Amino acid sequence: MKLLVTGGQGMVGSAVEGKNDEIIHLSRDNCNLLNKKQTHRLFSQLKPDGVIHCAGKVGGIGGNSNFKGEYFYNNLLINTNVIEASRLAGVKRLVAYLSTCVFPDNVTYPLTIDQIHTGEPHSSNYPYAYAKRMADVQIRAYREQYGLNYTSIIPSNIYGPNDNFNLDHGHVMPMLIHKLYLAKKNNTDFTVWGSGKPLREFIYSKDIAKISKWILENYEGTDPLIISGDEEVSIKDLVDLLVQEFNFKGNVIFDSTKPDGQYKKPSDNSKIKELLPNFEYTPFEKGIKETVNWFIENYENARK
Ligand code: GFB
Repeated sequence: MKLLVTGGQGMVGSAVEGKNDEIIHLSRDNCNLLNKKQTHRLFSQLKPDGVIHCAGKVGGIGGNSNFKGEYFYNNLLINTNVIEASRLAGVKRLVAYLSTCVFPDNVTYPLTIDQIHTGEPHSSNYPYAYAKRMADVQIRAYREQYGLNYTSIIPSNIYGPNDNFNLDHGHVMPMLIHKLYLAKKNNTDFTVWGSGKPLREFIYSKDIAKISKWILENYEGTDPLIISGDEEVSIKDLVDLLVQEFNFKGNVIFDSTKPDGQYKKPSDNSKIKELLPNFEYTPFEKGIKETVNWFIENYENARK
């Protein structure tokens, strides 16, 4: 299969691999996905059989709060262009990445796909969430009008090598790793945002990359699939694991002037478990170790 991965240099895109396939990892240097003409031209030249669409303007609670307009505009345009370019280029199968933040803030737990559009998303990331919801709408509409076998996945908090380790806009895991690295090196305090109480489900980038490729090749259903780890981990527990991994002996400070965001988002991953009952998820401690080691070894060139 000729497979095109958008966001191919990013954390998830770069982890998509396959021995018997031709995989093209697209980066922003190859194509500006905000540009409709460029996107359509490239897709019709390459004519891939399948597309895994990971590209997007993404970040953690800081990025989402500071760049609301950009997150809305960029994601809406990128998704719209990629899905339409795929259709016009005759792409048979497509899997687009959404996020568990598409769900309403006021929701019944666990998160289930019938609740995606039922209310306002959390205030910390509603522009990103609405843009992602529209990808779900576009895919559904294209299935109904054009009969295309396109679908989406809804991952919980992804982490892994090649993430964005920026100290203001990154997600919690890469930011904490980078902050700890500096605190240890400079013998300073380690500051964590918020209360440490919120709960998150983490999933390793290499696991979700494998699963999304499997979905692209095998899934015949129409519904989006939620992909998440089984365990809810508090930010405090994550901090403890990272402190242990770095063997950090300094002060850990919880900065209550910084936001907690959504308190929790446990999700219903029963469908993917049914489809892939034997998939071996990377244990959390192992994934953390690999990510920390990757960051230390690639410090100079890591995105930060
Ligand atoms: O990954 P994160 O920024 O985003 O995690 P969300 C936020 C949680 O970690 C909050 C705490 O409870 C923060 O208070 N936290 C502690 C930190 N220290 C830090 C830190 O140094 N940096 C960061 N970033 N957080 C994102 C959405 O929500 O989840 C995105 O904003 C996306 O749209 C993603 O959907 C999956 O988990 O709150």
